[in-house]
Amino acid sequence: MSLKASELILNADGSIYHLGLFPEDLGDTIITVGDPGRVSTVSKYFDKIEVEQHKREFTTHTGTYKGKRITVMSTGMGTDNIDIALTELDALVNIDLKEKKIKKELSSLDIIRIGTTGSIRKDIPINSFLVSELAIGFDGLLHYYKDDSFLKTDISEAFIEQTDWSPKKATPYVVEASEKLINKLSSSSTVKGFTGTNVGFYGPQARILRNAVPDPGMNDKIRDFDYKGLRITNLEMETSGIYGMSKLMGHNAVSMNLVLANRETGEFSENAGEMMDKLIKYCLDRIVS
Ligand code: R1P
Repeated sequence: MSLKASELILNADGSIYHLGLFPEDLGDTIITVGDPGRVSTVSKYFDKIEVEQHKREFTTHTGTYKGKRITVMSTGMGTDNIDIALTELDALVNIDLKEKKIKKELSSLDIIRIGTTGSIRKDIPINSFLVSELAIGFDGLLHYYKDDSFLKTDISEAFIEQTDWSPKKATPYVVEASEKLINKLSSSSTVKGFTGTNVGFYGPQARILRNAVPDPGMNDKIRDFDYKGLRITNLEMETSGIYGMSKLMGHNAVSMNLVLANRETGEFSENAGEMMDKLIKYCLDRIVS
């Protein structure tokens, strides 16, 4: 049975709706970044750029790095964008867009997020390179999908209990990164992390400018959570969605985070651009190693 035009939406030229891409535009390895401006910071290292596309917050460059075909795509901020980005990336490789049918032979992409984050631990200083081995989603995205077989419910249940998590918020979910990609991207230059993915930047991460939050001690509770020695290390806005959607559709994902802020010490990196450039170069070299 073919997918309806209202469900698998294509543009007039046949490209996928939000990303504006065709299947042949993608490499097997996809780097995602939040900031559209970070795409060229990655692709400036490519031997050559073969594809450049831009639609809404999704800017995409595909090219080769040391001979390997890599795509770098911005997702914008938040897991609502990740739902679109990951579903459409999957459709590009696993759905025949002309026939509008799911392919019999499915393919797996390697998806590596290169993002920025805030540490909630004194011992993970600004400018660290943090590999998220696990993610806890406070965003609720994965609860909109039926398959929950890969969610680590023992950890999320302990989290809800220990933090007295308000039922007004989405139920947290926990997902693992791809072991293959953790091994590929980790080294003595990186620290291991358990990333909390928030639904926003200010209130949802207990940042108070003018608006009070109901539980100003929430980050302390998140920091103090301990499940058999597992501790949450940092907060950002995409990783749980990327891990969850990847597990759901059989892709491999890992999130590489530059620690820009330390919420415990109140510091913010003074050389963020230079450090991001270093993390990008580090990731590209590990990908082709
Ligand atoms: C907030 O400033 C944004 O920065 C972080 C957060 O996850 C959020 O998207 O990641 P990026 O730098 O990849 O956008």
